[in-house]
Amino acid sequence: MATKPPTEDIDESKLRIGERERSAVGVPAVMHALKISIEQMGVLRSAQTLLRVNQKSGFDCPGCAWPEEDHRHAAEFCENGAKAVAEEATVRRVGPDFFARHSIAELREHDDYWLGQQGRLTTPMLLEEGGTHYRPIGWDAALEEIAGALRGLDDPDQAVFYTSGRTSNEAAFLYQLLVRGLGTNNLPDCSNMCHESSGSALNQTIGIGKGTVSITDIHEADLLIVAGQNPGTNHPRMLSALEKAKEKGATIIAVNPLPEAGLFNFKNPQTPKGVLLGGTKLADDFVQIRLGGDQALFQAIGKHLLEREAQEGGVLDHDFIDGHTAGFAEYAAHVAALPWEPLEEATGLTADRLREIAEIVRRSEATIVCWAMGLTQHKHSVPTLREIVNVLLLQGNIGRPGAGVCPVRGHSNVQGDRTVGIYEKPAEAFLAALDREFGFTAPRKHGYDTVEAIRAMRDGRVRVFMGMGGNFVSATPDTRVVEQGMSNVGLTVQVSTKLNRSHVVHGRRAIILPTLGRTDRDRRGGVEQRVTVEDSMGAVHGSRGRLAPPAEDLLSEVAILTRLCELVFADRPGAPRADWRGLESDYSAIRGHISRVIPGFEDYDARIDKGRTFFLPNGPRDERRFATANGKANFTANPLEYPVIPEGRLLLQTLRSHDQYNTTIYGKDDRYRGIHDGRRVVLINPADIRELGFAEGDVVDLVSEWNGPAGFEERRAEEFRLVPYDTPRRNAAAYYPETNVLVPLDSTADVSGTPTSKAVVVRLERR
Ligand SMILES: Nc1nc2c(c(=O)[nH]1)N[C@H]1C(S)=C(S)[C@@H](COP(=O)(O)OP(=O)(O)OC[C@H]3O[C@@H](n4cnc5c(=O)[nH]c(N)nc54)[C@H](O)[C@@H]3O)O[C@H]1N2
Ligand SMILES: Nc1nc2c(c(=O)[nH]1)N[C@H]1C(S)=C(S)[C@@H](COP(=O)(O)OP(=O)(O)OC[C@H]3O[C@@H](n4cnc5c(=O)[nH]c(N)nc54)[C@H](O)[C@@H]3O)O[C@H]1N2
Ligand SMILES: [Mo]
Repeated sequence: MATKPPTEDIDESKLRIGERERSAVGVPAVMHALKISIEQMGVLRSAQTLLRVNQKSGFDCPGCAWPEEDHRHAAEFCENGAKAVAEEATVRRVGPDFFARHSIAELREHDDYWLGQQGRLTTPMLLEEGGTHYRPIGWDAALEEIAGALRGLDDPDQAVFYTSGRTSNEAAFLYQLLVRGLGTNNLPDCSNMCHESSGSALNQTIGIGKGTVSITDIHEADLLIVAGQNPGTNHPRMLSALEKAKEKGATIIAVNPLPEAGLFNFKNPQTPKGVLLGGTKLADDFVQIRLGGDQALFQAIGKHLLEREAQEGGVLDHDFIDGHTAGFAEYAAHVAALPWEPLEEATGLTADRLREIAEIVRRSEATIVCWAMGLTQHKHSVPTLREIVNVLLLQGNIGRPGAGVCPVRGHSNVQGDRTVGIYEKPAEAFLAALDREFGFTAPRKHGYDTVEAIRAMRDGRVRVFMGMGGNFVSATPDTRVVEQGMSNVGLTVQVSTKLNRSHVVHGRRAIILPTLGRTDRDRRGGVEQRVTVEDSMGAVHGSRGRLAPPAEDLLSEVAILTRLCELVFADRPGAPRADWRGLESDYSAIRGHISRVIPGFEDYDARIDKGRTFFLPNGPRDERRFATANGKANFTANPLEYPVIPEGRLLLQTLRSHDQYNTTIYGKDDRYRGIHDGRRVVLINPADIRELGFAEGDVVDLVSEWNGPAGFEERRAEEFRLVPYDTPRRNAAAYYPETNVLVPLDSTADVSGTPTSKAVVVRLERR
């Protein structure tokens, strides 16, 4: 039977530290997922739901953006996918009675775990200025208030519209149309904090801001480098693909400061080998790199390949380099001139070791590099990723089978949201097509990204904030500044499935609009609608929920947006024109609009019919066509950068535990890392504990030190326990979002503007 939500916050005094695990998934993963599913949904609903994840007639898993395999198992099992589903399909409810019982002040005192565990939102709620409690408000009144606030702005740039990556293509397309119809491009999204660095680096070098491989390429690669990623926790289905690649003879190199369990061994619960025997060994080589050392690693690989080419030839793909690339000579001269010492210093590896790794790359017939947040959330992330492209270009490893770049996306539709227009810096071609389709003129001035939006809120320049999903307050850097910024806003609106901190840290007035998730049945205009999403490899497919929604009158994101468009644009001169009601009752009509605006979506509706999937065009992958300014794939010469850690300080990376989905905390354990019943821990090298004068288990404050534009600044996160861990010297790790208070707003990646969540300078202070 489903259980009641927790009544208490996480009690950190119960923390237990056990052994770190050496392999991922296996039977314990199945048991853990079933336990959470049954707690949230009960037995029957668990069975109904879990059988439908990622099936052809079912819903797209809201867990991550890793693609489906062609041949789906009856129920392809993924522990964290199951947890993501249970979290949404829970039978617990947060309705008007809940908000009557709990004041905002009381809710604010609770942690993110407690808030998220209360259940699904059922009713639109309004908080009046100075009010102590949210009160129910009808759908029409809520939407009219929002539309009134938007129409009342003196300048559309006074509004900010955030998107998280679960929003469907259909809803995201309508959302950007609402925003551009109002006259602004203020469309910050979670991608700004996530793979923005990947987009920045890839657009410049290969002319597309996405990966260039398919799932078949992963199976067929000769060498897979998995850098800055913890797939055992965050993309568990990737482990089956890695297993398949291994069975076909691939070599895997894992590059990470931490020996993450999922990189080493995979016990596939679908095979006898995984259940009964030892599982499959994954990484052949573990490269324990220093935080931020990856640019140096890839420069060292490039340097070695060029040296070997000079010595004996046969290393480089000259036809590819001559025919498809530019900038080779400058790049080659640049890495040739780099001394080995700084490369050793940055990576923490000897020149011999770096050459040994480069030799594996030299011997590979087809190489894929996969990465996630460990590579995108550093100051020098963009040059780091350009360096990966350099290495791949040397051997012609783009645009042929088993080779390419593979940025592994996070949220299940974050890539699709960008494709359909959620972007603060839209391309002219997209805007021109939008203008034609809807008979208006979209604004050309670029809008705010996430960090710029926070600055504008802090400085009192934002009058309306709307969040299409996500949890802006907990996900963004510099929590105190964000909280203050939120309180400056006149009206904050959150379209959400679950309660979170962004509901209790709010503007002068605040509205919560509950909405449907992926698992919910969506009946509009008398028919069951489906939506579409794009996975991390550019494949688009339909998703249809089957469960009874948490409330009868719940509106989908699409319906909320069509109604807002109608209210905001009615009789507004120069606004986009469309049959808003028609779109609400037939989502295929939205797909019709998309198909006329965005290349690659021709015949959209027919191509997703009957559970089919189609691939969006991908120039580099499909035909080695590079839509860069010069029509070539570009080598780049990037000055070496790496973090310098001041004396007596640590470099802190903020990461995910096994029991969380970003700011949603499913449970209190990080099983693979041996952390149980608590989250306020710092993983730290035991020698650093001693050198800094502490003992294992000591409780400390983390104080971040930042020399910013305004001079030296400190930020504090209180009461973290020191846990000795196998991490490089002076490289520590702690969980997000508890540590977001420490990340300075102005500490962002060059070019992409992504907060440097994997590199925060901290000192430890005794409590
Ligand atoms: N269950 C679950 N699934 C998720 C999520 C979740 O929270 N829970 N989140 C989703 C989202 S939005 C995203 S973006 C992805 C995130 O997926 P990941 O990027 O795997 O998530 P993180 O926990 O941030 O892990 C970062 C990894 O990079 C390593 N790392 C950190 N710094 C460096 C570095 O400088 N160099 C190298 N080589 N490695 C480094 C860390 O040790 C860690 O293993 O997962 C998605 N899937
Ligand atoms: N320090 C630090 N900060 C980070 C990161 C880090 O590694 N370290 N990672 C960054 C990354 S990669 C990302 S992607 C961001 C994530 O930032 P967000 O995407 O903003 O955060 P989430 O925690 O995924 O959002 C969870 C909320 O989304 C709502 N929700 C869930 N499903 C749906 C749905 O279908 N529709 C709607 N409307 N709402 C829904 C629920 O109410 C839930 O509370 O955080 C970033 N912040
Ligand atoms: Mo992400």
